[in-house]
Amino acid sequence: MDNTKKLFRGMKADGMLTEAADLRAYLTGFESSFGFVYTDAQESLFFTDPRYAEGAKEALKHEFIGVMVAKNEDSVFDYIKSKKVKKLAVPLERLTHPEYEKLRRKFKLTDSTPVFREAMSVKSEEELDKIAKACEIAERAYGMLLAELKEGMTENETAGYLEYLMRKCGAQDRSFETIAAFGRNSSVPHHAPDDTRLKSGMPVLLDFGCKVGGYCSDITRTLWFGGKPDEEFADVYGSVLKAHELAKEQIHAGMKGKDADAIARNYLQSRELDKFFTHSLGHGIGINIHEYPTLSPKGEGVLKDGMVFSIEPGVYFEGKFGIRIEDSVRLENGKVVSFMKSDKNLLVL
Ligand SMILES: [Mn+2]
Repeated sequence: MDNTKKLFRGMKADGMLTEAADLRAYLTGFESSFGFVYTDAQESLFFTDPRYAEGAKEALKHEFIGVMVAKNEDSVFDYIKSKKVKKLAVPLERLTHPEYEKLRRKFKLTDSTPVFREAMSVKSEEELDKIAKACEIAERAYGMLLAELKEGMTENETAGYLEYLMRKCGAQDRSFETIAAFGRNSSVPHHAPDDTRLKSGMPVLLDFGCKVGGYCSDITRTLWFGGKPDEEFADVYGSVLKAHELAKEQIHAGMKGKDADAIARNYLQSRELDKFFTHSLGHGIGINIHEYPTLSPKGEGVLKDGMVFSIEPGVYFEGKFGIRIEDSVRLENGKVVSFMKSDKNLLVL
């Protein structure tokens, strides 16, 4: 994957320097914990320290990019200075303060963040394939977990087991800390799994995802464990699912994120549930689990074909239960296409 030239063209600068790991991975397709990618009109270079040089040379040997060993960041900055670069594009919000201070003394800085954000939001076929695989694995692991979910299991054990199953199915990692919430804990949207044990007659909320080739999936399912579901729970579940499906049907390319959010929010309002929908409808998904665009009442960004984002309406009754139903989706030919295939009707185990 070579996005260096494409990104550099958008920068209006003499050179572009990128250290943040996610942005570096986007430029080169090479995931690494340390390094700098430098691009100008003549060349692209991957600077790394001696510890990583061998791995970088191996990974990038047939690529567009040269690998150089740098002692420290100063030697990288000096190299760029030696090329007579005046205006340098850097992701300003991602620099440490000392880096910023050093760089601004040597170069006129321009912010590369907006160009990265826009470019990264529209996925290539290669990126879509990785996300599709990450979604497929997450769903497969979920199916395997359902067969094993038993009374007495703790939330933490369930979260760990789900992560194990995703890796067993081929994921390189989870894409964020798995949420497993039983009973009233489901009413906390970002509950941290604890030693609460699963009992009959409890809702179960699972929010999870995994990484494949550096790209994330994100999915939430809420189900009822043991016995007949509480009537209020089943009723609210139906409303959240309807909000989810309306959003899927009506979101289209050319719409702003806030208008997408309003589809679900307005429906929940008609059911007098909007005040319990305490977060946004969705967020972009890619190398990062949360990225541009934002589907929230403040989302001004316009949705485009090739964008990947979550649709995740949720309703939370404090101290009682919470319900969230989330798919990772893409926009294709102007319409929403879900990566997920599992049935979302209320599951009673
Ligand atoms: Mn999400």
